Amino acid sequence: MTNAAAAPLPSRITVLSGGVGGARFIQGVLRLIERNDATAGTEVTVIANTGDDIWLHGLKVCPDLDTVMYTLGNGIDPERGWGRTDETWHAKEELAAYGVEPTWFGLGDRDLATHLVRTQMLDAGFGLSAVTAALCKRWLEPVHGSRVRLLPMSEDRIETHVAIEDPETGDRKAVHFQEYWIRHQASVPAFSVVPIGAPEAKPGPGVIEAITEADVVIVPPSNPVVSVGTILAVPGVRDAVRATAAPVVGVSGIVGDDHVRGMARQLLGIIGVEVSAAGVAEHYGARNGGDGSGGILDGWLVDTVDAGLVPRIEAAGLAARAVPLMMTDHDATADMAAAALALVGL
Ligand code: FO1
Repeated sequence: MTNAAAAPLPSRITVLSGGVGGARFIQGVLRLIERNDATAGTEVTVIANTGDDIWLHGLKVCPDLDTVMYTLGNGIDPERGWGRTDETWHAKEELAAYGVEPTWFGLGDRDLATHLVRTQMLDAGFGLSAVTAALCKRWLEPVHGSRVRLLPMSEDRIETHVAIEDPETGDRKAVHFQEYWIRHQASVPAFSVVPIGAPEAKPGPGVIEAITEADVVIVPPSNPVVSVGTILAVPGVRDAVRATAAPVVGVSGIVGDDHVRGMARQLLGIIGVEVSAAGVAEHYGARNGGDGSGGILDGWLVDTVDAGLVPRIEAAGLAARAVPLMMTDHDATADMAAAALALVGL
């Protein structure tokens, strides 16, 4: 564990996050703040993907918002990486006994309370941001005070759907991302990924400001297609990231020729991006690449196994460095966060 020199941390850190990988990275950012100067007023704003959201049994389920909230609130099941600790599945079993579909979604009894509260508040007219803030009063304030804010990327309905080949019939059909990931384990042929509703959506309250007023914007090792890509698909967000005065630095979720966890390899394949730390860097692109490619990054961290890719990433117009990227514990992740900040001069 190297305690990075206690340079004062930026005051406003904004992170564009999906679920498991992003949440774990943010835990490292919070550990870095603890190590440097816990009394400092550094604030972390998480802009979370809502394209994974799904309506189930009349309830609004927000997997990435909940994964970040439970993880930072110490309520996450550490093995699964999603859902609650000490979870039970009685409601799921009862629904299955009634033959109610879908039976493939892991609907936990404790998790169900979150969806009930969220749906009741939405039905009462609250927006998803106010709902998320209310849920975070329970989960984030006791642990982090006012240091952490969790913002949905949009309050408008955006659902990521995947065009797949139906394993039974061989026909091509669109399924919700959750069905592609959970029911089919991302192991059926897939042809396109579409964030339904994104073009008509607006950024959620505080989202653009969190990017334009940040001291640094971080792209964590979340899925570049269905997590970060979906956030960037919300009209106005990509432009805000390209225009912010804050440096924008990313951390590769691809190590060697595969994702560390999740399904990034499959999804990058669908959109024709090389499954490598360099491929993803080039996909995100350099902000000031000068070739008008409309990129979003200034710097990109790769794992030590990908050190040989650094010159290629630099040639794409990015600052780049190879450091260990396995988030084995909070301090290892804090070191990654420190390296990301250092890469862009912070
Ligand atoms: N992921 C699974 O692999 N299997 C599940 O049954 C499952 C249920 C689930 C329920 C609530 C929730 O917040 C997340 C859940 N996830 C499950 C993860 C979910 O698929 C996320 O979209 C992924 O983590 C990708 O971000």
